[in-house]
Amino acid sequence: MGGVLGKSDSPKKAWMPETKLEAKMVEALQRRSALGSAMKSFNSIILKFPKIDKSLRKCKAIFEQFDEDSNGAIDKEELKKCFQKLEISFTEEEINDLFEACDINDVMGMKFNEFIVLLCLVYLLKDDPTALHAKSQLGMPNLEATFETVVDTFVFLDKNKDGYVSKSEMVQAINETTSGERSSGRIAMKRFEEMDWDKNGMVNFKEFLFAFTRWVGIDDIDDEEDEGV
Ligand SMILES: [Ca+2]
Ligand SMILES: [Ca+2]
Ligand SMILES: [Ca+2]
Repeated sequence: MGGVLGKSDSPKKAWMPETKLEAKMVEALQRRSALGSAMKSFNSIILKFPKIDKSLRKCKAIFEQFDEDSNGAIDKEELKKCFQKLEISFTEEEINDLFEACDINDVMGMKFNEFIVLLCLVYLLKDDPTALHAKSQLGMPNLEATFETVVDTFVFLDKNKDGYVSKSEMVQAINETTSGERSSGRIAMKRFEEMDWDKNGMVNFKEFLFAFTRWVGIDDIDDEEDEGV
């Protein structure tokens, strides 16, 4: 592996979080990384996809409960009530930041897959050992176990524990199982491209989450019922 100071090596710059929220994510991930990952291989994670998919789909009930006007999206006001009910004590600013970060499509409000990403971010951010109420984060043990698997997957991929997944880390993770088969590099590249939305060569936790939900099969499942157009 590289590290030699060749001409082509640009000075190694640390990845700087672009927002306060991202800085918090990186912090939380690094804290988590210190504990190591229970994952053995990327394949073992893929085998868990159906189970993760099933578990995440149960969030649909929560989503519908908080989508008070049943328009298929959760707006900021609905989200605030949701946080109150779940006793998630985030500041107004934090809720706004989370909302902006996860509300990525052009439609007003958060769709189901965005809501899942948001809950997982909440799970990660609440997992602060110094927090007063570190114990039950969301009061949904099954869901939290699933989020734990998701976070653990990221920790598994982030070999150098800097809170981001690089291309070479993805290659490394896939190579661990396929013992260097020819196709493995391509697979790793494809997975990486699916994650790196803004194509800046690095995958942050949010990008990872959106890709991950698609991998397990959560996509536009709320297109199933198109009533009241
Ligand atoms: Ca709504
Ligand atoms: Ca990394
Ligand atoms: Ca990126």
